[in-house]
Amino acid sequence: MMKNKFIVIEGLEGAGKTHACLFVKETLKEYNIRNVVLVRQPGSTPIAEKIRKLIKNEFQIEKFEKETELLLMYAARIQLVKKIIQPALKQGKWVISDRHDLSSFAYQGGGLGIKKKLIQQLTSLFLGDLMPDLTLYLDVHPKIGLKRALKRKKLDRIEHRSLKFFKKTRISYLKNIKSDKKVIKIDANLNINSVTQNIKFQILKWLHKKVI
Ligand code: T5A
Repeated sequence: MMKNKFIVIEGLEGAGKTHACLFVKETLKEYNIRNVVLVRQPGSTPIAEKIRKLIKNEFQIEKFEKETELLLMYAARIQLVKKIIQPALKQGKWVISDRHDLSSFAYQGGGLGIKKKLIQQLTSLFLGDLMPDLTLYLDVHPKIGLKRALKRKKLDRIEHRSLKFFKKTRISYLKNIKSDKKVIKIDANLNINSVTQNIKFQILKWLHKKVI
């Protein structure tokens, strides 16, 4: 039997991550993998959800420092990792996470300009050897992604940032995944059926490799 895995879905707003997480869960079912925990970052524990609200809301009287934003992302992540992800993995469950630390490298690193080395230090200090077994990076042009996100909901504090910010964030994603063999890039600019079919193809190929 295949050992349980930690799968992460990454990408800009409107890339289709929420949809992809549910679809990956369904695809795993076809392999008779039913013991799956689905989480989102920041969030998924009571404290992490409070931090999520704090991060997403605009404050009229005070601006977030970029380091504050980064540390809040890690605070939420630590709660989630310790309270849900690590226990689930220990119990043999599979975990699918809508975003993980690659988001911090892309948004706070690439987008806001915080040094990569500092984020790497936070990751090794607080996440230790927890690493995704597979990351699906849904690559979408910021204009397309933001248009989709806007159709669905009111934009939050981060989503209100400039197109330049999201372009830098995307470049950072692409740089960071370049030589990572555990990341699969999916073209998320295509229509939802094509994206879904590609996700299915990639997941089945990956699962097949793990079995043989
Ligand atoms: N953040 C997070 C950081 O800055 N640093 C960090 O370390 C972390 C963890 C989270 C915010 O926090 C930031 C990033 C974010 O700004 P959020 O609301 O969770 O906030 O933001 P997102 O995760 O980006 O959520 P979105 O809902 O905006 O994006 P999704 O989940 O990628 O998109 P989804 O699936 O909800 O789809 C959006 C809409 O587009 C349609 C869907 O049907 C839906 O209506 N859609 C498509 N339409 C056409 N073609 C396709 N291929 C489509 N795919 C989806």
